[in-house]
Amino acid sequence: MQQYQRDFIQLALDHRVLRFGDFTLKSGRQSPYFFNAGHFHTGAALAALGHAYAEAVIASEVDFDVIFGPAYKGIPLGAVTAVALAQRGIDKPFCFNRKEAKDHGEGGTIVGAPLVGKVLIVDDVITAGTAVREVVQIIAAHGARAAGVVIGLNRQERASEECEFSAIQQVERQYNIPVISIVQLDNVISYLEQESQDSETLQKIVDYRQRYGVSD
Ligand code: OMP
Repeated sequence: MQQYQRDFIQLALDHRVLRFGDFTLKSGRQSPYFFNAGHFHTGAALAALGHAYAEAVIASEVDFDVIFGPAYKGIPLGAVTAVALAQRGIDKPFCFNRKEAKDHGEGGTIVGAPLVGKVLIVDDVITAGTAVREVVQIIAAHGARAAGVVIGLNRQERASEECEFSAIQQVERQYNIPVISIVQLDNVISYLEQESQDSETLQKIVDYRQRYGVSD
């Protein structure tokens, strides 16, 4: 695990972005942990978050022209990633979409840089992949193409009971793009094994990984 990944997990724990307990997911699964990126809500946390996204983008070597933050949660994530990349000498255009098209003023649904060329999507979590598929369609409708997706956490779980792949693996195959994550559940498990005294929580997460997880 890289240092930026350890720092990201600690940051997520400090800000209660990563929490342990009993959570019902969109899929209906009962999960012993939840990742809520909305809890990165201080200036310092957002700055650190941007650095973690930027490190993941750089480590992946993904080639892209523009950063796209899908409404709503992707908007601040895309913005802080763009800032952190610029601080590392990689100054890229940034844009985001509105959920509702504006019929006055400048009009349209895209705000910021033109949505053209190879587009890097910045988002929080992919579970079923519904949201990211919509975003890929928005990009295609503008004549651009998705170059990759970067997210905070890969939960590494099967898309459904019958499916051996995760929604992330399905998105990667369907669109032939990488889905880059700052950390995946296996990193969280290793981190807790080293840093946490709470063996009961760790065991619940390991059991959940075993029950719903994909193999890689
Ligand atoms: P998809 O659009 O199905 O890929 O789901 C992404 C959504 O999962 C997020 O926008 C959240 O509402 C939700 N989610 C989290 O944010 N964090 C988690 O740890 C788990 C979920 C989830 O419900 O699966």
